[in-house]
Amino acid sequence: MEQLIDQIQAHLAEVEAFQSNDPTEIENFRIKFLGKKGILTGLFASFKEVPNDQKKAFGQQLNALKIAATNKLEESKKSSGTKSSNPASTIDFSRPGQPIDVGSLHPISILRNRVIDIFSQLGFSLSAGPEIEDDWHNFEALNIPSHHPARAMHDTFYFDSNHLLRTHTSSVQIHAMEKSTAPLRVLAPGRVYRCDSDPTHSPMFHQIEGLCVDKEINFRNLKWVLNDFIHKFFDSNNIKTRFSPSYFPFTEPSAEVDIYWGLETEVDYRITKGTGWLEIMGCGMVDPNVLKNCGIDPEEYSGFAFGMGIERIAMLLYQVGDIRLFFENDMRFLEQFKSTL
Ligand code: 2NM
Repeated sequence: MEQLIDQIQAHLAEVEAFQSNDPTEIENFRIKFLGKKGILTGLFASFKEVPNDQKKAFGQQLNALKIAATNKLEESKKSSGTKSSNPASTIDFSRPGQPIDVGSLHPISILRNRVIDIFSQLGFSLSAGPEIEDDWHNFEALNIPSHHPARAMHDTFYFDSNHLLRTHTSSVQIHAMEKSTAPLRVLAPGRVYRCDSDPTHSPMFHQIEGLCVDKEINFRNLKWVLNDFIHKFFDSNNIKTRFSPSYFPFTEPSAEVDIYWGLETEVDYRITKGTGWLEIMGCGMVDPNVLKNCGIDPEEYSGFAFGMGIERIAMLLYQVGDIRLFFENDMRFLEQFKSTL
């Protein structure tokens, strides 16, 4: 203990004697006394070895030293003027810089943006709606009454008998038709929810749906628009498409849209199940009941609608075998999409 006090006294004398206008010397002084591995840090660390009855005296001495060193440093800096704040000479500008890690868009965002880009060219504008929906917008207005077997098609997350997480973005189209008047061209990208979870199903996933309502809209218009979209999306005018009959409660007639994927890559029969054809979206002519439900006269107007799951397309395009990879935010997965913008 005696020894420590002596040390502090000696340091204090040195601090008080220090005098310099040289920035390097001042900096060395700072490092020696107040630096991370400096004298004061060392002394504070030995505080715990001091017997309890002497801690107070030791502490006071130590604080006096610290204050003296801090004051001396400030004083010296001030008297050395601007020189002290000029460390430029010590920086080597020729050294290579730190690499800047650029971010990247999420693969789901990349594809969503591409789909939006293409339909924007055809005059579709974006529409959004709530993710918590009521029974009317998610089901009833879409021609899905409560007894309808299609309710069992979606495993719905309910809050109460009238509120649920939307199972498709079609509810957004209902809002759009209720809010404005025909003619109408809207694109609704968004999250949707279904109680379903396995390597190809996630309880939350993304859909993009489109709706076009105007006078004399017919199935040929729908086919042209979707063919145009597919050619632009897959960047090829030669890609073959196929429309085959399907069923949706909100469209009549309804179709699924397949593209010819080919069998060359079909080594394990998993992608097209050996047919070469791949379903990528659903579509149809909006059922007159749906138009009527939204205050649009089906005698005057008709419309087509379509929808696709973004994760499904992303899995095909990027050959991702498990949908959960999109939601785990593992950098090793996400970084692979840096060059895909
Ligand atoms: C699909 C397939 C077919 C659709 C229908 C509507 C609405 F609201 F206009 F009736 N919105 N989206 C639709 C039609 C969605 O997704 C596979």
